Amino acid sequence: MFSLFKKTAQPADSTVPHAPSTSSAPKGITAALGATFKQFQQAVMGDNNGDASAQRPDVAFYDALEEGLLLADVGLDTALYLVDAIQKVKPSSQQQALEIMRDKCEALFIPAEKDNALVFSADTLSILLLVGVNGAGKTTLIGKLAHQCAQQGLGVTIAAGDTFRAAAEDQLAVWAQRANASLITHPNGDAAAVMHDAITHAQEHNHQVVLLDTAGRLQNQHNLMAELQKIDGVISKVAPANSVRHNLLVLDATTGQNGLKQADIFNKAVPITGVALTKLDGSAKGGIALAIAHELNHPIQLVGTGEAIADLQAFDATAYIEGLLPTA
Ligand SMILES: Nc1nc2c(ncn2[C@@H]2O[C@H](COP(=O)(O)OP(=O)(O)OP(=O)(O)O)[C@@H](O)[C@H]2O)c(=O)[nH]1
Ligand SMILES: [Mg+2]
Repeated sequence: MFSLFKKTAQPADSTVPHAPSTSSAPKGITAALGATFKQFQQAVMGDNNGDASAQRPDVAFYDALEEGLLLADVGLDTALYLVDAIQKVKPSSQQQALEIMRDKCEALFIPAEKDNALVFSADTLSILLLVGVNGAGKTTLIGKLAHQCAQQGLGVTIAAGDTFRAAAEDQLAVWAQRANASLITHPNGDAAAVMHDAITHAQEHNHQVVLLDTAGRLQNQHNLMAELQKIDGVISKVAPANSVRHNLLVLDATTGQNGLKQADIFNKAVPITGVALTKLDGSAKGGIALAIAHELNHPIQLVGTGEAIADLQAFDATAYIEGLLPTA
């Protein structure tokens, strides 16, 4: 079972304890990455992986490794970094080369894993702003998150900050009802005003979590990027001093390397504190998480592995690597 709460933390009295967060079985990262692994294995090992694994890695092996990493959408920079790092160790067998690669991949995640899991406290207001391009999965993520928080006994307020699409509000209303969360709306109104009212509402009702949805926007839509800055400013003004803020960039794993470029642009509008990687299930390209770990300064905090309410979990680098490069 999964929890969005830090796995290694010892919960203090005031902190919501770990608990199974869902009743239906969520799809794990390992399962979600099955397609990526098959593709990777085929590219690296071909059809004779058993026999080849004892052989000394040669140029053809390293070429295949690079190709496999690129097919998995690890991206050129990170693929070259990994192949180079393995070659430096001079492995004596292909099997050993893959083991070294697993270690190198794990090392990319270590700083992100250490202290960056989302932790919600029962006596502090957590304010999460979700930003990203159209269709990345922001609204769905809010629904899933609201559900998991409610299951942990936390009061949740949702801000329908996508005031451009009437359907966005309807979509959130369904999620909010399922999670028993408050939904703050201003149809056709000002997104920043919705955020303001949602945070005020959460304080008045002693809620612990505010989830702020935003309209999807492309990085070249300057007016919409400026709106994010305004939203960020309003949140800073209204957020209570002891609240904890998270600005999550929601990235669709199926859009691959493009996501890395999005991060830079969004980070200029609002300081991104973490990444939520969605649609890891629908992609044969799950390697993007390695590129994020290698090339971005933002930790991956959440992953979406399906469309169902239970398909959201804290990012677990070990499970991710096991999905991408199984040990057995
Ligand atoms: N397979 C899969 N589908 C997902 C996941 N997360 C979201 N989706 C689907 O992706 C589509 C878009 O999701 P939304 O949550 O509406 O995306 P959004 O970022 O709010 O989109 P805009 O509001 O248009 O910017 C929907 O069909 C979701 O069901 C996931 O983790 N896996
Ligand atoms: Mg949306």
